[in-house]
Amino acid sequence: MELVHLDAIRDAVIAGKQDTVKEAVLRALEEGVRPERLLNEGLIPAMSRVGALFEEKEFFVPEMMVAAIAMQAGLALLKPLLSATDAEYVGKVVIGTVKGDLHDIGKNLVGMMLEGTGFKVVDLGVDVSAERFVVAVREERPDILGMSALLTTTMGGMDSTMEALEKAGVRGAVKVIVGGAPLTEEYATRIGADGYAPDAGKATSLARRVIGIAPG
Ligand code: B1M
Repeated sequence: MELVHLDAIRDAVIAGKQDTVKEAVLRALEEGVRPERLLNEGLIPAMSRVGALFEEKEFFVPEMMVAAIAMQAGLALLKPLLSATDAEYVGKVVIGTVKGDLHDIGKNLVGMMLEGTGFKVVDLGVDVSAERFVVAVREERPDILGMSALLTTTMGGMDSTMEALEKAGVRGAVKVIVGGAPLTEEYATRIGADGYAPDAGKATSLARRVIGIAPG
C-alpha cells in the first residue's frame, strides 16, 4: 500500500500537479506512512527523474519549474513534521544559495532538518552574493555559515565567499559548511570550507560536528 502512495506522489510531482501531490501526501500521512519515507522515496526521487528528463530533452525549464512547485507543495505539508523538535538549542546557522543560482529546494530541506535538530536557521534565500554572506555573518554572528549550489557555473560563488570572509576578517568567527549536487568533498577542502555534506541528513550531523557537539 505504501508503494502505491509513493508512486502516486512521484508521478504527480513529475506531472507538476500540485493539488494531486498535496492530496497524495495527506492521504499517505493519514494512512500512517512516515514523512521521512514520503520525502526520501517520493518527493526527492521525483526531482531526480525530472532532472533526467531535462537532460534527455523530454522536459524543458517550464516543466522543471512546475515540478519544483509541486514538490514544494508536498514539502510544505511535511515541514511541520520534519522540523518539529523538542531538541535543545545548539547554535545558529546562516544559510543561502550562492550568487546566480535560483535552486532552493535542497537548501530549504537542509534548513528544515537543521531546525529539527536544534539549530536556529537564518535563511538568506537564493542568489546570495559573497558580500551579503559577509554582512550576515557580521550581523547575525552565526556559529555556522551554510552555502548551497546546484550549478557547476555557480559553485565558484562559494570560493568567492570564502575569500570575502577572509578579506573582511570574519573567517575565523564562523564554521563554513557547503553542499549541493555538483560539489565534492575535494572541492570543499580546496576552498577551505570546514565540511561538505551530500544530503540534508548528513548536513545535520556535519553541523553538529563542526561546532564540537556529539551527533543528535
Ligand atoms: Co535546474 N538544473 N536549472 N532548475 N534543476 C539542475 C540542477 C540540473 C542538474 C538539471 C540537469 O541538467 N539534469 C542542471 C545543472 C547542470 C549543472 O550545472 N551541472 C540544471 C540547469 C542546467 C538549470 C538551468 C541552467 C536551466 C536553464 O535555464 N537552461 C536553470 C538555472 C537557473 C539558475 O539557478 N540561475 C535551472 C532552473 C531550474 C528551475 C528554476 C526550473 C528549478 C529550481 C526551482 C527551485 O529550486 N525552486 C530547477 C530544478 C527543479 C532542477 C532539478 C530538476 C531538481 C533540483 C532539486 O530540487 N533537487 C535539478 C536536477 C537534479 O538535481 N537532478 C536541476 C531535489 C533536492 C532535494 O536535491 O537540490 O540536490 P538537491 O539538494 C540535496 C543535496 O544536494 C544536498 O542536500 C539536499 C537534500 O538532500 N544539499 C546540501 C544541497 N544544498 C546543500 C547545502 C549543504 C549541505 C547539503 O550545506 C549548507
